[in-house]
Amino acid sequence: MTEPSITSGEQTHSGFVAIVGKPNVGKSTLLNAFLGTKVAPTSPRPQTTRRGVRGIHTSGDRQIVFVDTPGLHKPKDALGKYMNHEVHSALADVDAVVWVVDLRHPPTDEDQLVARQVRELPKPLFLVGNKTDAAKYPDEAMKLYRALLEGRDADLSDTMLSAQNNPNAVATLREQLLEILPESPFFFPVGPASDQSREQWAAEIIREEAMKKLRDELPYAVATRVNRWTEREDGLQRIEGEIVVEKNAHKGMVIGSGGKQLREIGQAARKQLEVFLDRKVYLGLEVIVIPGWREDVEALRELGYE
Ligand SMILES: Nc1nc2c(ncn2[C@@H]2O[C@H](COP(=O)(O)OP(=O)(O)OP(=O)(O)O)[C@@H](O)[C@H]2O)c(=O)[nH]1
Ligand SMILES: [Mg+2]
Repeated sequence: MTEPSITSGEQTHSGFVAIVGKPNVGKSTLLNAFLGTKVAPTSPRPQTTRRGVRGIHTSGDRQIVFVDTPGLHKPKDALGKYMNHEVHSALADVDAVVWVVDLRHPPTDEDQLVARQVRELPKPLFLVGNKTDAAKYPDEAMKLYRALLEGRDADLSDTMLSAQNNPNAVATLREQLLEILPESPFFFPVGPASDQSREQWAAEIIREEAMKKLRDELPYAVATRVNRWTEREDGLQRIEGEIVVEKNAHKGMVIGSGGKQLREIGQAARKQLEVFLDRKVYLGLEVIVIPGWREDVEALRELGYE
């Protein structure tokens, strides 16, 4: 037997793997760890992810397309409904499912909701107990999560890890996922870690920093977009973005007194963009109002939630 090689007309293996779970368990952190780069926004607040972000990992003749999904929750508005829809369509379309749980706590109703969605799926299922670094009773918690899958034995494996600081365990899991991919041509070119446009990616970084800094309901009432991105001859990236809020009253709250808060959001986002682009960045941010955008299907579409 010779080693398989993509240059000799060998069959390639490729498929989609959804990363699902309730909000805030570390799905996007795990996606970024799988890819070794930042593709998806992460934050200490639940419901950070809104769109199904795809991350691409190619190893030899195998390619995994990870689909990061919003945390499954009880939706309160049109945006929430859109987010849950993203989860359901990911579950329907993928070849395997990674269910992430937070081992710092026992399962909640929301975990049960997810368990019901994944238990019966006729696809390989990987239960990932995350945040072992911060969990007091990881083994006991894991047992409780496993119990939610009672009755399911086929195509089930589980592992405990820290998406944040356990790169070896993350790599082992990624190897397992590469093994179960069906024969298929690659879905994406080898190289880029994501299928998002650079504008979408930058808008998500801006939203991440806004979500981290804003308080109360505000993090959920903002959307972001990048309208212009130009490159100067000396390499400087000039990025112009908007923070969209629902009400006039929110505008001032985002900007802060003397513009301090907006400046802080902009600085933090610019720093992240510079690290990942390895270029100097000028980031211009403006705050605009689109009344009630979270309930407005047309506005949602305009903001990229479609
Ligand atoms: N201690 C610890 N914290 C983690 C770990 N993984 C993720 N986190 C933290 O958990 C919080 C949520 O992480 P995310 O990756 O945004 O979670 P998510 O499941 O994508 O959340 P949503 O998109 O809101 O559903 C962040 O503050 C992360 O830094 C981990 O392994 N250990
Ligand atoms: Mg997320």
